[in-house]
Amino acid sequence: MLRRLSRWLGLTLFVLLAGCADHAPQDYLRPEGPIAREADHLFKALLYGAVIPLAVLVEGWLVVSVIRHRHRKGYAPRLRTPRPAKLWLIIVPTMALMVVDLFPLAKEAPINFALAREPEDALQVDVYGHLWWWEFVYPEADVSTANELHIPTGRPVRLTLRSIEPGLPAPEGAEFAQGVMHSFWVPKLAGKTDVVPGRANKMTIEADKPGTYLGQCAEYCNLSHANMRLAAVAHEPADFEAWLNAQRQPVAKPDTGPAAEGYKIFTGKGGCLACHTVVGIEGAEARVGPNLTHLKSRARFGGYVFDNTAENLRSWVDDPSAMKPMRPEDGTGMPDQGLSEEELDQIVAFLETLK
Ligand code: HEC
Ligand SMILES: [Cu+2]
Repeated sequence: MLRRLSRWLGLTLFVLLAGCADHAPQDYLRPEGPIAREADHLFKALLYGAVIPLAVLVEGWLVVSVIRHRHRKGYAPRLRTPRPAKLWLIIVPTMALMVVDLFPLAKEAPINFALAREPEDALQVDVYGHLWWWEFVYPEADVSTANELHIPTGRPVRLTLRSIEPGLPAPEGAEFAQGVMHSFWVPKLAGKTDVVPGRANKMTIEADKPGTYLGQCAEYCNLSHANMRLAAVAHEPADFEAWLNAQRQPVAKPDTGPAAEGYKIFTGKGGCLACHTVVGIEGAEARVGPNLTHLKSRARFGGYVFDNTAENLRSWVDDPSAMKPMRPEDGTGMPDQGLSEEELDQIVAFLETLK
C-alpha cells in the first residue's frame, strides 16, 4: 500500500517538476511582451485569488468528510450547509465570474485589458490558416511570407485572422474549400485566438526584445495539425524595415547552370506555378501554397517543421507527403510532381537562389 502510494507520489512529483523546465520555448508562464503580461496578470489573479482557495476549500472539505465518515456503510451523508451560507456560495462566485467576463468587454473598464483594445499605431498583418501552414500578408508593404511572422519590437502588431481569404479560389476538388478552424498561438507573446471560416478575428501581439518565439496551431485541424507550427521573429524596428524591404525585391532569373534548368522546370513541366507565388516570374501568383520568392530567407519550411537545407528541400519536392502527411488527392497539401533525379537536383538548385 505504502509502496504503491510512494510510486504514485513520485510520478506526480516528476510531472510537476517537469513544469519547471528551463528550456521551454512555449512557456506561457514567462510572458515576453505587454499583451502576454496582461493575460498573465489576469491568470495569476484568478489562480491565487480563486482557483487555489476554492480547491483547498472544496478538496479539504471532501478529505475531512471522507476521513470522518470512513466507517460508515452505504451512501455518503449529505452535506449539511446552513441555508444563508449556501446562498452566498452561489452569489459570490457568480459575481466574481461576471466581473472577470464582462469587464474586458467595456472600453473604459477599470481594469483596462489590452487584450480587447484596438491599439494605436499598430502594424497590420493578415493571417490565413491554411491546411497545414500559416500565410502572413503585410498589406501596406505588399509582402507575404509563410510560417515565420516577422515583427518589430516595442510596437503592437494587429493580426486579422481568417481561415481562407474571401474570394480566393479554392484548389480544384478541395475537400475543405471553405477552410477549417485553426487557432493562432504564440504563448510567450499573447493568448490564443481561433481562426474560424467565414470570420475575421482580431488579436494583438507584441514582443519586448528581438528573438524567435515559437508557436503552433492550437485547434485540431485534421491530418497534419501537429505539423502546423510557426515562429514570431521579432527585430529591432530598423532591422524589421530592412527585412520588409528585402522581402519586397523580386527574384532575378538565373541565366546559366542547373539553376537555369531548374527555373525552366519550375515554370514549365514541374507545374509549380499552379500553386506558388514567386514575385518576378510572370504568372507565378497562385496562393495555394506558400510564397516562395524569398524561400531561403526562412529558417524552416513545411509549417516550420523542417530545416531549410538543400537536402530537405530535395526530399520535399521529391515526395512531399512522405515528409509531412498531406492529402493532395483531396486538394490539401502539395502533390508529388513526378520529377526525375536530375530534374530534382536542378529544381533545388533554382530554389537555393531564392534568397
Ligand atoms: C497543388 C498545389 C501545389 C503544387 C503544384 C506545388 N506545390 Fe509546393 N506546396 C504546396 C502547398 C499546399 C505547400 C504547403 C504545405 C505545408 O507546409 O503544409 C507547399 C510547400 C512548398 C514548399 C515549402 C515552402 C515553405 O516555406 O513551407 C516548397 C519549397 C515547395 N512547395 C516547392 C514546390 C515546387 C518546387 C513545386 C513544383 C515542382 C511545387 N511546390 C508544386 C502546394 C503545391
Ligand atoms: Cu490548424
